[in-house]
Amino acid sequence: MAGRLRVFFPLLFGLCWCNSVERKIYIPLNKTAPCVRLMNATHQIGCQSSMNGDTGVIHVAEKEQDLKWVLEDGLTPPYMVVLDGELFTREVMEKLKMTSRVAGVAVSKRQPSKGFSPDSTCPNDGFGVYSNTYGPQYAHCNSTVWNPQGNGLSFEDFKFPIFLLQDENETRVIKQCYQEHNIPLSGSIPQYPLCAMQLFSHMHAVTDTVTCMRRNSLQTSFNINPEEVCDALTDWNIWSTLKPVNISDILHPDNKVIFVAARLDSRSFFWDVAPGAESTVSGFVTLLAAAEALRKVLNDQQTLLKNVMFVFFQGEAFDYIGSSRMVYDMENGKFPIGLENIDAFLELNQVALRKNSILWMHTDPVSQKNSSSVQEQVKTLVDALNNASQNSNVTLKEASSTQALPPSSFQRFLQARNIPGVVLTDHQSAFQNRYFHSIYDTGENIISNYPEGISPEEAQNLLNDTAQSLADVATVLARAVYQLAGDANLSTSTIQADAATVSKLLYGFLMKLNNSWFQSIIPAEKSIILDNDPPHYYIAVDNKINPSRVVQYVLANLTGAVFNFTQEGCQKRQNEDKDQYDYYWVQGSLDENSTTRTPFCVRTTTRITKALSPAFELREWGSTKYSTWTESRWKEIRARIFLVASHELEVITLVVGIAILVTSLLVTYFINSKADILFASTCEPGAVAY
Ligand SMILES: *[C@@H]1O[C@H](CO)[C@@H](O)[C@H](O)[C@H]1NC(C)=O
Ligand SMILES: *[C@@H]1O[C@H](CO)[C@@H](O)[C@H](O)[C@H]1NC(C)=O
Ligand SMILES: *[C@@H]1O[C@H](CO)[C@@H](O)[C@H](O)[C@H]1NC(C)=O
Ligand SMILES: *[C@@H]1O[C@H](CO)[C@@H](O)[C@H](O)[C@H]1NC(C)=O
Ligand SMILES: *[C@@H]1O[C@H](CO)[C@@H](O)[C@H](O)[C@H]1NC(C)=O
Ligand SMILES: *[C@@H]1O[C@H](CO)[C@@H](O)[C@H](O)[C@H]1NC(C)=O
Ligand SMILES: *[C@@H]1O[C@H](CO)[C@@H](O)[C@H](O)[C@H]1NC(C)=O
Ligand SMILES: *[C@@H]1O[C@H](CO)[C@@H](O)[C@H](O)[C@H]1NC(C)=O
Ligand SMILES: *[C@@H]1O[C@H](CO)[C@@H](O)[C@H](O)[C@H]1NC(C)=O
Ligand SMILES: *[C@@H]1O[C@H](CO)[C@@H](O)[C@H](O)[C@H]1NC(C)=O
Ligand SMILES: *[C@@H]1O[C@H](CO)[C@@H](O)[C@H](O)[C@H]1NC(C)=O
Ligand SMILES: CC(=O)N[C@H]1CO[C@H](CO)[C@@H](O)[C@@H]1O
Repeated sequence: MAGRLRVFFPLLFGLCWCNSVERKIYIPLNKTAPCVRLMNATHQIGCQSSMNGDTGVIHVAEKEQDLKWVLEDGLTPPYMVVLDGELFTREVMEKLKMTSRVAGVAVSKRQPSKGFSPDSTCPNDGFGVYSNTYGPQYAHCNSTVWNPQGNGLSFEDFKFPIFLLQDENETRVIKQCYQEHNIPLSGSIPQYPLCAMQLFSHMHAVTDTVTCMRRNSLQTSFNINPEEVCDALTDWNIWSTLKPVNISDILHPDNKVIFVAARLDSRSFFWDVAPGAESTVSGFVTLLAAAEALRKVLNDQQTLLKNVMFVFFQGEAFDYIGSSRMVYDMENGKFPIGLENIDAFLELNQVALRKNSILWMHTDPVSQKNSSSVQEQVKTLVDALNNASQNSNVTLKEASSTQALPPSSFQRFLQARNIPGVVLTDHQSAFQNRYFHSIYDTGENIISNYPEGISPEEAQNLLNDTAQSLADVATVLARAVYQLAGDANLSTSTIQADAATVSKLLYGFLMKLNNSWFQSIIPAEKSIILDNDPPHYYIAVDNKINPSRVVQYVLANLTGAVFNFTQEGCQKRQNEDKDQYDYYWVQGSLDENSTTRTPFCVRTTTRITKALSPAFELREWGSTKYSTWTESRWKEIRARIFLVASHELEVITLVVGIAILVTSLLVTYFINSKADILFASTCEPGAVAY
């Protein structure tokens, strides 16, 4: 859907340009993001407009009192409410939902200083490990409320369209139109023409995933040109191992693997706006840095007793799509590594907002209580981490042993098997992140603004407090993993994550994917992923240009090896070694003073595997065990403002129009019926003059 939409917009505007009448009347809004409809097994959430878009007179609400006009006083309903970011709260939205005087809402961006999270207070509730049969006292966040800011707006169903205004200049244009035409002058009522807004976001799917998937399959079986109405949320998990594993085989149970994980996706109330700086980027960037640190000291792969797997899960924001799929594949022998191979599980969650440099270790109280061997193994993990943090700037602390695990991919593995594991976060109980899964979880949430006028090359290499502090965490993690993997040959102090790498990673994944480093490590045909705008981490619908795919190439760069092969040689080795390695022909950096690049061949153990919920594999669309989130399809999403004439004028126009139509019909009828008389001479063949 995403790809199609991006192509669609320029086309639409092209049409508008050609049509001078339309151009005079309508001003299209070019930088908006809609709220779209998503469905799970039982509900629909999100927003939609009516088929032909919803129109209303604009009313700007900057203070709570401004809403009175919309809800009660205004004489020209329905209204399109241009809502200040601070007012985008559950309380206000509930009021707007109750009335029929609201045609839609356009939210103007303004970061609420007290925090804002449209996710629930208990993210992914019901899909983690805690349930009535496993630690019921911890289920539904009974013991700890992880996201106290959460107002749950993302899970509401709205009958009207809601758009985000992403560009301040456009918001200014709207407000100007409003001020010029809609502001009641000193108590008098506003005069027509009034400034109005029209939002189009009609959704094809309704009710829930069960309904829309049934419609999809009816369409595909009876129609040559099937018109599907919804798509399952899906993308790819990314993983890589220090020692290569044979992906055409299943690893023998005696081979132990230490999993080191992070998540790849985020979300917000609005479609494809998911900066996820703290909720996602902080974790996966740190994991990338730890992978690099380990690879640097482990060129000789034979010394490790246990293998190490780095894994990045996709779709975790929507009830753990990626991790539940990997567990499912492991259980069904469709993944080269099995659950019984997992020796330990270390997960990085949100880690950028450490207070007093404390990093919290979370463990599961239930499995430890149930099994003394798990308890011992968890203690080994905690000890190794503690050991690794000595003489570092990271203070490790254990979260309360009677506290449940925070929402994490590890929970899905624990659900399947008693695996010892630790989840690392910057929060002891409630999140430090005040903008969890919101549009405000941007780079500014975790790093100070880059100085004005700095060049991209400089910005990439700017060492920051954040970069240094994430590198510290990566160092501790890498050292602990090294110790756990059972190699005593090397003093762990030689393992050191590189703050300069972290700085470049932060710049790339928060600000601009299209930077010189990322350009140089990606295959030429994939370089369209590299966008100039800050990237977003919404899982989307199998989107080929999802920025999270860049992680695959960065991981390959940081843990792979360069080979002096030609392109054909690279391809040939790929065919020979495909069980153990993948080979990428990447485009290389720009040659000095030139626009050409010198491509090269990279050998890597990096792989991608499908992150589609097992519910769709099993066709169990009503599943309560697996994620069932689908996204509705739509035909067009756009927004525009224009001046509307008064209702009377519209009626007059309509009446006159109808009168003209009727008259012309009558005239046509008359001419038709008398045609033989009126055109008699011309019809006679003999009358043709020579
Ligand atoms: C505790 O362990 C036993 C076997 O060791 C298992 O059958 C039981 O389901 C476990 N209980 C929980 C809550 O995991
Ligand atoms: C919630 O936790 C408290 C103590 O932490 C416990 O007494 C109570 O039974 C729990 N509620 C449920 C529904 O498990
Ligand atoms: C579907 O989402 C709704 C809204 O968040 C929630 O109340 C419901 O429990 C979910 N259903 C399932 C089966 O998870
Ligand atoms: C807004 O307009 C000003 C002046 O026209 C311009 O300098 C600025 O770059 C614009 N901002 C955006 C975000 O387009
Ligand atoms: C959107 O783009 C069109 C065409 O480039 C332009 O005419 C219009 O003014 C823009 N809209 C706004 C609100 O700036
Ligand atoms: C990988 O496993 C397959 C199936 O067991 C085997 O045929 C192949 O030789 C193995 N490849 C390597 C490189 O060991
Ligand atoms: C912690 O480090 C010390 C030396 O620094 C070492 O003797 C000890 O065995 C380590 N502990 C664990 C659990 O590895
Ligand atoms: C800890 O931080 C201080 C100040 O930022 C720095 O001087 C010191 O080298 C750091 N220590 C380690 C082990 O990184
Ligand atoms: C990683 O990228 C750097 C910078 O472009 C390059 O020098 C290096 O050779 C690359 N390494 C691998 C393994 O791709
Ligand atoms: C790469 O291989 C070519 C031909 O085999 C050789 O001429 C060249 O010197 C090699 N480059 C490096 C950096 O080894
Ligand atoms: C690139 O351009 C600079 C300045 O024009 C020049 O000094 C330098 O020698 C050039 N390098 C190459 C490899 O041509
Ligand atoms: C991008 C960024 O946050 N830059 C900051 C890095 O740290 C230096 C000094 O600590 C600041 O001056 C920069 O603004």
